[in-house]
Formats: sequence, structure tokens, C-alpha cells
Amino acid sequence: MESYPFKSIELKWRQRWEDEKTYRTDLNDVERKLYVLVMYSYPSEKKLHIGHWWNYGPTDTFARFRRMQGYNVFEPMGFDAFGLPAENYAIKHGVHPAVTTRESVGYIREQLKQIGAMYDWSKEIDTSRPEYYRWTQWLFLQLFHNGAAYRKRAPVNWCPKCATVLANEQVTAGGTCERCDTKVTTRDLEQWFFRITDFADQLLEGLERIDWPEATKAVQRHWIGRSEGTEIIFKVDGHREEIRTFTTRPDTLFGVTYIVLAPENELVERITTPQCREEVERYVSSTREKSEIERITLDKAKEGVFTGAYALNPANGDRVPIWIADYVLETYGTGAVMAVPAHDQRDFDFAARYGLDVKWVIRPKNPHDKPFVDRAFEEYGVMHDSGPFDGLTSEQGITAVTRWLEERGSGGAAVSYRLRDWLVSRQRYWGAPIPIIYCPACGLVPVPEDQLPVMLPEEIENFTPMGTSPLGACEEFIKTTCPQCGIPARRDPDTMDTFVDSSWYFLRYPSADIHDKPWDEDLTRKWLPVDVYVGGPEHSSGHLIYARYITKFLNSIGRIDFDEPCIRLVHQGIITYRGQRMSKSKGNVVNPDKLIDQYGADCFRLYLMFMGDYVVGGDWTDEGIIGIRRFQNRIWRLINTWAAKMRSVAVGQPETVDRKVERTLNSTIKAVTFDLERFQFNTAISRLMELVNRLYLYTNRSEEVNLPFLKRVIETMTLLLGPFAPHMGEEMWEMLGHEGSLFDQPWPKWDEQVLKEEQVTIVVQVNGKLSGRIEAPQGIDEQSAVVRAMAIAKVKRCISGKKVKRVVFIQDKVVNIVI
Ligand code: ANZ
Ligand code: ZN
Repeated sequence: MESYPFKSIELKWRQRWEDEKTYRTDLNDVERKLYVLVMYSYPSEKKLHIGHWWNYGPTDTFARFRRMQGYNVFEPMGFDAFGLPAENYAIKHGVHPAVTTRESVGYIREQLKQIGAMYDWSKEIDTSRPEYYRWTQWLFLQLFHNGAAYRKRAPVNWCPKCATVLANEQVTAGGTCERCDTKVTTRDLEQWFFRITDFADQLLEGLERIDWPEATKAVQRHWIGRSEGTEIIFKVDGHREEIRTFTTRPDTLFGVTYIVLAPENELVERITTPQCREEVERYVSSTREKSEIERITLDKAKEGVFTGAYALNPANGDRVPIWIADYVLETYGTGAVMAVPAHDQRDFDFAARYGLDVKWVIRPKNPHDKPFVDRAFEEYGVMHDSGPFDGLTSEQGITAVTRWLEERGSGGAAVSYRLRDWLVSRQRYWGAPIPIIYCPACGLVPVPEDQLPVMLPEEIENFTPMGTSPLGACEEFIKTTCPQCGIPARRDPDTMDTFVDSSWYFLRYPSADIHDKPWDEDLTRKWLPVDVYVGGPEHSSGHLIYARYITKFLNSIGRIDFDEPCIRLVHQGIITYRGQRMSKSKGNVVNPDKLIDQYGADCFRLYLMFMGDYVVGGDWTDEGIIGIRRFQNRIWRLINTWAAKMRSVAVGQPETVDRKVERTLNSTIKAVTFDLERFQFNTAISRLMELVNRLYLYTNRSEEVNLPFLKRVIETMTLLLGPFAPHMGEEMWEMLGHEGSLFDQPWPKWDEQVLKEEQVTIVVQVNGKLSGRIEAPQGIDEQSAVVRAMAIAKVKRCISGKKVKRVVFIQDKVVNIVI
């Protein structure tokens, strides 16, 4: 028997789907709408790799399953075509990014079609096209007009290799650039920011309402980093200046022995004494070399310098020295810390290094615990040497001290967030231009909406990053006139972070072919938020926070009526190769093309889904794919042997049911349905394999095969297989004599009754001696079991004429009749 001829079959069905527009979603039919979205890809190279297939194939299987369950599924696809990956690829090959990007998108689109997914290509988006970035610029203007986009000179992360600034989200935990691994430094630059911090509390609160993986919510909570504490004001001795510090431990206020300012704190210049100036300035400039992440790394030695000035403790009037140190960040809290070496290990190390005082003011709650002397006691305890607060616990003290400070105008409750405003300008060419004009007379002027898009000039010669944006050197682009007063003015030379493009793309899909507005309000109301979103967990603190923020922002200005972008989020696990994460930067990406050529798309999809738990991931090896090919061949042989015969079965022809096959069939339907709900593809596939095995056992006894029954079973199996192997499913459906797409068929239902009837063998005894067996449905009640037992001929003989004293019944196992 020939093996499954996947090549011609896969081509045939893809062509037919395209010709018949099988996956063109009717967006007006919203009764059971389901928006299934998978994170779009960035076309940095011409190839889809295994990671894409791993992400897209299984998601499509889920989408097809839902479609068969009666949902009107919308599954769109597009390209995150702007940005560093595409640009770096272009630079490396000395070709214009527009050329390489268009080429890559063309290739990748064809490869995506190979997957055989239900993408509605009539709604494709490409973020590097003016039809799209026009609306990204429009979004920028909405933020600008609502005070949510602003310019600020600030110390920012700078990658010397990529020659651009980076958002905090793009710096790794090790302080290096996410893209190129170069050590990130700091630069003072005037940049555009989005006020994401305005939504810090809403971003936290929303997490309670969405069905996202707990780990991802935890990452976001940590990233937002809400911290409730107290602001305490210290006067600078002999100055009119005040220092505001943020602390979570106001109960330690009497233990303050010095103050530390962030080197960038604006007070530093004003309070530093002449004797200390030189050293302070040297230290401040050395801080600039470091990124924030490097500065707060715990294990590095804490260094600092004395400013020569002193501060006064508002609680006891203590005069304490003011230092600067880079472990205090200007951008957190107030950029100033009251240092309590006795109760904060960082301060303890610092004090030890510079011979500063240590003053103990909290002792352990348990009087038998010895107080510390050689390290900080950081736990909550009982206050002492703290004036009127002596004897209070830390918990009581935190409230009491805060209230006491409030009454005296020396501080009060305060909240700090780790979250920073989103830095969105990039000194790079391949992105959406920022729609702002600088006029010598009017200042900063937004481009009027009807003049969008601000076109990215594609005929530019030099697009290599130079530290300033290459657009700045492009006179035809930069030179313009002021939209307000008409005099010569200049455009903003920077482009937007590509995370701005992807912060709203899910809003665009349903309206992708509408060109006079960013989205159609009616369609958006009907189709959003996204019902199921699938993508990698590496986006937890980047894209997934930005998308939530932009959604909340648009909701706050009344542009949309929901405030979370997606209700259910699923992360695919990570595919490793010989234990290492597969990634382009590690150079260990396996190219799937050869395997697809050899085995076909369905086989590859099935194999990936079978390889391991979807949300956990697995280690790649191509050894097992042959097993999946054999599975496909077994199905193929079955259908080839029986299809023609089954086609002759008339509708309504009575069936002779084989109980075992029937039970396997029903339990398979149930298991596959449950598994698909949960993205558990691997277990679903093994259930299908069991069903195929069972069918072989049945059809091998060919004299017993009942065609009407077999037909029903094989049809059902085909329906179950379809979402996993869509081309093969369609072909089988056709061979079974059906017209129209398999994916317009309803998903099979199982019969709970059949499953209940799982048979058990019950031993029948008379006076403890084996006298026979009965087959009975599992869970049979005692009375029915006894009736059946007494019907056995041998049992009948034994008990005839005798009196039954009692019956011992062990559920599903034994009936013992005592006479
Ligand atoms: C005094 C103190 C005493 C502190 C003590 C801790 C223990 P979270 O929980 O992360 O909010 N801090 C405040 N601003 C800082 C900055 N800009 N850079 C570095 N550290 C800063 O941490 C709040 C604590 O971190 C604050 O409480 C402050 O140290 C420090 F026994 O103040 B604490
Ligand atoms: Zn002007």
C-alpha cells in the first residue's frame, strides 16, 4: 500500500481554501464570535523557524476546533516589519531595509500559508506600510493631545553598538542590550516618553480580571512594583533646602545615621561644600557610565562620596551627614534615602566601609532572641531608643510615625512604583516617524491629523545608525514648514519604538482594509477584546504591558469601550535544542524547511504537538517524526481500504455496534475535546493513536466488520483529526463521500451513557467457592448484580432448594451467596 501522498494533497487543499475563501471571516456575524490571535512575527530573515511553527500550528489547531464547535473564528496574521531586527539584517547585507523587509514578508507569507492555518489574509497588516503607520502616528497624537506623550531630558539607557536608546524593558537583567548583548550605558538625552505610570494602579487592578498565566501576572506586578511607604522630609542644616526621602520603614527613623542622595539628584550641586566638590563631581560623572540595572545589582560593593553637608532628623534633631551613592536611583521614590545601617544590610555595608555610625532602634519581638551586632536586623520587631514610640511593634510604629510626621508637616504616606514612563524615541531609521514639527516661532507643533502619514523617506542613502537618527541628515525629510505659521521648520528626526506599533495592532486587524480611520468603531465593539491570545512568555514585561497600557489609555479617552486587550492568554513553552534555548542569537535554530519538504506540513504540525506539553515546551529532536509519519500512513491505509466500501452504505442502514470500539470512540471524543480546551495537544494525539489501534483490531477481524458502524466511527475519527492535520482531514472527508469543508462540520459529541457502561467482570461465589462470572456495567447496584448472578446455571443448581442466608457484595468485584 502506498504511503500517504502528502505533497499533492496539501497543495490541493490550500489551493481550494484560497479559491473558495474558506477562511474569510464574516465579521458581521458576531453571535458566537471568537477572536483568536497569535503574536505576529518580525521578518528579520526570510525564514520561518521551528519556533514559529510551534507557536502558529497548535494555535491554529485550537482555532479550527473552536470553529467546528460553532464559533465564528477570526484568526488574522500580519508582520511586525519595522524595527531593529529587520534593520540590522538590512545593514548586514548592505541592502535597503525597505527592500529586504518587503522581500522577507513575501517569503514568510508563503511559508505561513504552508502551515495550513485559517488565516484571513484579507485582513493582513504590515506595520511598516504607510497604511498602517499612519495610524501609529495618529495614536502618538492622541497621546500627545491628552498630555500622555511628553519630552524630557533624562538619563536613558544607551546601547553603543545599536547606537540607540533602549527602554528599560529592552535591557537584560545583566545590564546588556537585549538585541546585541553589548553592555548598556547611560546618556542624558531629550526624549519622548509615554505616561504609562499614570496607569500603574489600573494595570495592577486589571490583572485580577483576566485569565492569564499566574507567572505572567506576577512578572507584571513585579515590573510595576507598587510599594506603599512614607515620605520623610529632612532639612539641610544651614540651607533652605529640604530632602524628601521615601522609606518603607519609618519605624527605623530614630536609627538614621546618614542620608544618601542619588548622584543625579538636583540638590547635589546646591549643597556640596567647596572642599568636597571635586570628588563629588568625579563620582557623578563616573555614574553616567553605568546602567541602572548595573547600579542596583546586589552583590557589587557599595561606593559613594560625602557632600560635606548635613541634614536634620525631624524626629530627634540628629545632625547626620549627606552622602551620594549610585545604589540610590534618581528615578525611584524621591531619589533620596534615609540610611539606617542597623536595619538595612545595604546601608550596613556602606556604613562599615566608610566608618559611619550604626544605631540600633529595633529589637527582635521574641525577648530571648539575641540582638544582632555583625549585620543588619531587617525584620519587623519592637522599637526602642525611639522617644515616644518605644515599645511599639514595627507594624504599629509604621502607622504611628507616619501620622506623627504628617501632623508636623514633616512627611506622610506615599506610594512608589518601580514602573517608569515608557521611553519611545529611537535614533534609528526603520520605524514610524514621530509626527512632531519644531518651529522657531511656535515651538513644538503636532502634525495635523489630516496630514498623516509623515512618510518615511524610502530613497534615503545612509540608514546606518550614527548616534543620532539617520533621518536627521536627510534634508528632504527634515526640512518642512510649520503647519501653524508656515515658516521653515524641522521635523523630529527620531522614530518610534516598534513596541508602539505592536501596542495596538490587535485593534487594527478587523479593520485592516478600512483606510479612512484607525479602526471601525462598530467592528471593534463587536470583535474586541481578543478572546484568546497566544505568544511567548518573554513578552510578559514588554509588549504585554504596553498593549494593556494603550488599551487603557484609549479607553480613558473614550475611543474604545473595554480596557484589557485580551481575556485569555496562553504562552507556548520553550523549545530547546540539546538543552539550550533555540534562538537566532545562539545560532542553534533548526530550519524546518527540509523536514516539511520530506514529511509535509500536517506531519510536522502533528509532530510538534506530540513532542511535549505545549505550555511547558520540550527539547527538539527530529527522530520521532518518523513515528508520526507511520501514524499518518496507518490512517491512510485504513481509509483507502474502507472508503469505497463505506461510500455504498445507505443513510439509515442499521448498525451493529462493537462495544469496545464504541467505548474507545466516545472516550476519545471526550478526551480530545477536554485536551483541546486546555491546549494539551500531545495527550489528545495519543488518544487518537489509541483509537486508530482499536480500529485496526476491529477491522482485522474483517468477517465481523459492520460497514454502517465502521463508517460512523471513521467519519468521527476524521473530524477529530482535522484540526491537527487539516489537509489530511479534508482529503479523508472527501474520500468518505462528502462535499464541502470538513471545517464546516460540527464537532463530534460523546455519549456519557456509553462511557458509564464501562464493563467489569464480577466473580460469583456460593459459600466462597467460585461458581461463575458475570459481565456487568461498572457501578452496577447490588440487587441487579445478585439477580444476574442467580441466573447463572451453575449457581442456580447450587442454591436450588436451599435457603439464602445473606449475600456479600463487593462493588464491581464479587457476589458471594451464603447458603
Ligand atoms: C529606610 C530604611 C530602613 C529602608 C530600613 C529599608 C530598611 P521598596 O520596598 O523597593 O519600595 N529606597 C528608597 N528609595 C530608593 C532609591 N531611589 N534607590 C535605592 N533605594 C531606595 O524599597 C523601599 C526602600 O528602598 C526604602 O526604605 C529605602 O530604604 C530604599 F531598615 O528607607 B528604606
Ligand atoms: Zn510655527
